[in-house]
Amino acid sequence: MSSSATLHRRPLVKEILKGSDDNLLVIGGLGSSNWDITDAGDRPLNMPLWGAMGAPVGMGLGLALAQPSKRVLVITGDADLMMSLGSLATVATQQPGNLAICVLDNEKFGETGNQASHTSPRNNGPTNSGAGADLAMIARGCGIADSDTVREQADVAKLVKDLRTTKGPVFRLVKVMVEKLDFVMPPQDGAHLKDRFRQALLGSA
Ligand SMILES: Cc1ncc(C[n+]2csc(CCOP(=O)(O)OP(=O)(O)O)c2C)c(N)n1
Repeated sequence: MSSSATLHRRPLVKEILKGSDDNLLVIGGLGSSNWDITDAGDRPLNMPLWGAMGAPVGMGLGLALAQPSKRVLVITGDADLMMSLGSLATVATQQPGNLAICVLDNEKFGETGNQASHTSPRNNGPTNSGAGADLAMIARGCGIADSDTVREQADVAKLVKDLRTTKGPVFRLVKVMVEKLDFVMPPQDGAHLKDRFRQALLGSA
């Protein structure tokens, strides 16, 4: 079990993505985050990454800079972000006002069997211990001033508002429970995902 989490990721992501329109571009991190996003409703303006661990924040930053009139929302896992911590510092150099990053932190490598990830506490014993890494603190230390951690249902309404509308860059670490959930997969063909995203965003050009 995750140390203290009480939030369920599926209804949470559904709430975050409620009422998504053409203004919202969503980049999904590999594995569990993508199943959550797809469960909320597959749409062309979702770009779920398959296997590209560590890529979502960089991709979200590029998209935010290229499409300043759109809101870009990255939803990913703690271990995914841990692969590319430097991307947070690059976000901070650019300060994109239209970028929000939401990290669903279950303190595990969920997709590969729930091994303790770096955000797991150090007290799990020598073979299954994390480092207690605090990704919100890391994001703030990188220069993303609006970085915070959300743990309670009571804070979800503000979380949704911040991710969808507050001037970026916004970083939210959300502590979520470890749960065994059904796979709800988006299309698996990367070329198709890219083409439908481009078409929905740019038209047939
Ligand atoms: C470079 C690379 N290393 C390892 C993997 C295998 N892998 C796939 S998902 C995953 C764990 C993802 O954990 P997290 O991002 O925290 O998401 P969770 O499923 O726990 O929500 C790993 C290690 C990969 N796809 N790419």
